[in-house]
Amino acid sequence: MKKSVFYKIKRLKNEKNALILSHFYQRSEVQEVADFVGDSLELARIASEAQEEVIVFCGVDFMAQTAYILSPSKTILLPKTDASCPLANMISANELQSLKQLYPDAKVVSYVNTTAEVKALSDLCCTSSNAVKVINSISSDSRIIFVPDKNLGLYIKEKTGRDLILWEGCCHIHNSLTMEEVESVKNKHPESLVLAHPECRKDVIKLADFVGSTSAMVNYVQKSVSKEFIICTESGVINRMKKICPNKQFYTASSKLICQNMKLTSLEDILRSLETMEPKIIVPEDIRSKAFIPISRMLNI
Ligand code: CIZ
Repeated sequence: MKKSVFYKIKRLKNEKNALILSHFYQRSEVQEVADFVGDSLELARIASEAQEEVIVFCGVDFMAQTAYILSPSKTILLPKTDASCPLANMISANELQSLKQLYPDAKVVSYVNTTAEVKALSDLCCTSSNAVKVINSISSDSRIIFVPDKNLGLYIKEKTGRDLILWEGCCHIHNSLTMEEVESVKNKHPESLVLAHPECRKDVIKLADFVGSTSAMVNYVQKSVSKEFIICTESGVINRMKKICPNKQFYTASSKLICQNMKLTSLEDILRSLETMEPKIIVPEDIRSKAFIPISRMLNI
């Protein structure tokens, strides 16, 4: 790690009364310099409860937007504005509007990996940690549109028995993982437990000993008596697992499980962001106030 940049960030962060948040999928040195490392929901909650006025959000754009939607009076910095989420961009507000017209009575649940404009058209949001709970909170006679991740939608459908109207979106990283790849790692490490993210394909999920969000996986490895794990999600989360469980072994299910967008942010970008107080994430107030409703409904479930 570049020590001088690391210490400059720490000094400037204190001078500017800033809090640095990092998603589990960020580079290891970014996780190291952050005050908190977590999933998007945990980080958005921390951002909204923080005393600090400046939040440096090391993640992708929808995460920083969610933090702004919850805390518009704070300065939310996203060090790399081109760090976007291809999954979140798989459905536009116009496309969701057309889908809603086809099913005018359906409730719309949007995954947190969506743009603020899509959230503004939704009744409820969910993350991979609380998706099943959110769907179960909706009365059983309501139809439900779930966007944009089809794999997560199929997983929730199976867990809840609800007939969801799904969108053809996916996270290309999780969707690229095949059953054969997981089986090949399992053959090399037969004692390992397989942990899969619900954005993975159905056949991969079938192989898993545990299915959950990144934070659920981190909790699982911490509590498990097992010593070896095959991780079927973006490999950045393994940094966190190794840090909290240094005596356990973690294997990525595939070398393809690296999200280039999540790896865009460097220590230099964080430093520049603190020096210039740019780039700021701002959501126009007419969208923000509407997007706030499904997010706060989710937080209250
Ligand atoms: O919500 C998040 O942080 C994402 C994108 C994945 C997860 O499982 O935590």
